[in-house]
Amino acid sequence: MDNCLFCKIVEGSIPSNKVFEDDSFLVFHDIEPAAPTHVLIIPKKHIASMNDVQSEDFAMIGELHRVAQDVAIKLGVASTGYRLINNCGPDSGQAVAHIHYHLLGGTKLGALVQ
Ligand code: D5M
Repeated sequence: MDNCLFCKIVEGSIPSNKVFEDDSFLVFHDIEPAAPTHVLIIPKKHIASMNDVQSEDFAMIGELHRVAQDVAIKLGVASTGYRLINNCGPDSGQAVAHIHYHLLGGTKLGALVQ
């Protein structure tokens, strides 16, 4: 998708600090970490937000949770705990219109809503 920041990261025209990649997903460190461990898990397919997930995408979105499990183990936060967050739309603060899940951990995380 033209002018999508995360599509450009998928293509490699914008660099990222990758943690995991396969045919369907890319995981990379968030440029503005909000916790000692903060990575973004994205499908390579351009989907603007949770609102735009179609029936044919739900199996892939389910698979994304397996990627999150594996990455949590790889980054050493599976046993201590972590949070998986999807922001959707203006009230959530979604800044990048390519669906992504924040995986946060490495510290005791605060209240979800402030
Ligand atoms: O989260 C969007 C997130 O994307 C936010 O935490 C910063 C991160 N971000 C923005 N640009 C980059 C690059 N170039 N690399 C890595 N991370 C990036 P949202 O849920 O949309 O508010």
